[in-house]
Amino acid sequence: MSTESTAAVTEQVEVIQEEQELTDGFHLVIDALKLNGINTIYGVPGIPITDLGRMAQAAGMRVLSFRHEQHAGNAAAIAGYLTKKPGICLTVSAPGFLNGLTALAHATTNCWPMILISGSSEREIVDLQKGDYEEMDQLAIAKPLCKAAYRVLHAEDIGIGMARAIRAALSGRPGGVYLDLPASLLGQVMTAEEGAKSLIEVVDPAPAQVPGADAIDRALDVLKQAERPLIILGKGAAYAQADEAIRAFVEKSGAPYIAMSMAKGLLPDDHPQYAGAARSLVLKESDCVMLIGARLNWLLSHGKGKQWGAPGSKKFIHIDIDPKEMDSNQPIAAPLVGDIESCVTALTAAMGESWVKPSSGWLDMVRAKVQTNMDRMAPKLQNNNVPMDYHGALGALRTVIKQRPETILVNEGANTLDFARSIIDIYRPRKRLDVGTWGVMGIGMGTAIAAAVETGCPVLAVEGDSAFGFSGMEVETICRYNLPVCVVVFNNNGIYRGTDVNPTGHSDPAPTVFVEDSRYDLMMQAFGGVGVTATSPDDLSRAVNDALSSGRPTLINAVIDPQAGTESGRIGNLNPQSVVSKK
Ligand code: OXT
Ligand code: ADP
Ligand code: MG
Repeated sequence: MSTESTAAVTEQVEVIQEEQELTDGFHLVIDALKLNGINTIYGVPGIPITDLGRMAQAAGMRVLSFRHEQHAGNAAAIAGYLTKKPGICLTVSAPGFLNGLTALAHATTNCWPMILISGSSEREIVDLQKGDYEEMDQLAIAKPLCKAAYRVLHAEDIGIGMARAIRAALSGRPGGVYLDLPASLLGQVMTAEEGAKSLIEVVDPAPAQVPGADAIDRALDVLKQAERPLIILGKGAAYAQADEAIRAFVEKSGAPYIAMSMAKGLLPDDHPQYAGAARSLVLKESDCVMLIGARLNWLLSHGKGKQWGAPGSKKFIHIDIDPKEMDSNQPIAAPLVGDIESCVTALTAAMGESWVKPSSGWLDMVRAKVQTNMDRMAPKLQNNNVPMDYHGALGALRTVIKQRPETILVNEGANTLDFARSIIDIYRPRKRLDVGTWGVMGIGMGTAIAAAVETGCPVLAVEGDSAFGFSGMEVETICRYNLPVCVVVFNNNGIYRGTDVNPTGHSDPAPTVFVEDSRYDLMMQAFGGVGVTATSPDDLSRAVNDALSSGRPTLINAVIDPQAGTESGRIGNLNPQSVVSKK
């Protein structure tokens, strides 16, 4: 070939290459998420991921921009719990990443699938500590706080990185995953065709884990021998979305059951077998406890202590997807390792037609205690005191939820949390979202936002004034996206109570006390939402009903008697006591 014709061919090839469609790291990340059915991102923009958010929105994803990454992370965590898909939180490097990390650890602790995706600095600079903009070895920092952590260095590996993150978040015991995307990755280019081929649609990311027939038989043998069986439903059971299978098993067993806070409503709280109002009695008197998606951790006082009756007085049956959970606190007579749907379905089938329900003596004892406690509480819930106490205010909200069972209740605080848990009945699965395993204050607004976004249901967030303060700025986010969220701030001027005084006489207030008579309602008004102050249960009821009917962002400043609460709500016993008497 002549030199002339070689040049012509080379030119032609270049033209073809130029005409070939290209893609880059930005688009591959978005395509990988969409390919796996993930269409929502919670985050805060900034270098180097601002354009990633813009492009994701342009590609039809829902991109919700927050005021602080921790709340975006809490939104992603609860989105994972509600949808059984990993919730995505997108942050900038170092400080944004660290802000998101608390939520990632929270998701992991609660066994919820979430992926924290953070932009980062280049390895060449970070590893030699040359001092980059927001330089940090994020992968190393994330590793101990999540279930898995990955970094992608090449555009052609984005598909694999995302697939590994999704599978790690969802399979087995769900949890949080960190995905590190260095800035230069996002700009890397490859042909669109090769790019598309490099993506992975994850097949069966949370495979069924079917228990062995011997484990099922063992569990039924233990249950059959029990005279006073008790079932405890935890939030793992709510997460499993095996609602009908769980209900069928519980009803066939005939055993009383209690629900951990976020499992309330899995079966309706007015179910005849529900023993929540006889909690102490059933924990103490039962001779066999079956845990379904609940851990014997601090929330159940590790399955021991006087709350649980005489040592060795019970046998435990435990359903959990994680074999390491077995025997973590108490010997488990019948471990059932598998996914909850497979386990309860197999149990119900193996029980056959002739299953004998517990004796009427046990059931009657439990029902009688439930009735006594409910009768004792009922008059307190009717009070219309001004200023309100917890029972009066929550009595009003209890009625609202009863009339509007589709509403999702978000709840945090100390007294506000503990009273609401026992006073407000929940009637449907996954309708109560709260502080989770760690008792984290600050989950409120992120949780409320994701609950509204993911489900389209109205949301009622019942917040202690301290708890609300952790995420209060996100009311702007609620207004910006015009979400059907009604926030009720239980304003008692402080943490636990608003009555502490500084013993020195100095003008600094006591550490637990806030500005008296604050007007939280004005915060919502500042962003165009509705703000109301309620001083009586009747006021409160009216304002909440208006908010839920209108769907407009609303904040109700509910004035609560500052004397009404107790230190740390119902867990004051966990506070260490000083033995040194103060002068
Ligand atoms: O059977 P018995 O007799 O025992 O009675 C039980 C039931 O039978 C009965 N019951 C009923 N009776 C009648 N009718 C009905 N329907 C009924 N239902 C139940 O009621 C009782 C109680 O039942 P319950 O609730 O089921 O059982 P119990 O015994 O309470 O359960 C035990 C637990 C351990 C499972 C339960 O207590 C629980 O889930 N607790 C979780 C507690 C928790 O997580 N608390 C949050 C943390 S507190 C603290 O740490 C706070 N901080 C520090 C902080 C945190 N947390 N995070 C961060 C990031 N920074 C700092 C702070 C700053 S709280 C806090 C702020 C607090 O101030 P706020 O202003 O926000 O709030 P206020 O206190 O309102 O001012
Ligand atoms: P709670 O706080 O309500 O008691 P926990 O968070 O302590 O609940 O426990 C939830 C448990 O559920 C975890 O041990 C987790 O491994 C388990 N789990 C989560 N999803 C499933 C599932 N699909 N099948 C079986 N177990 C599950
Ligand atoms: Mg308070």
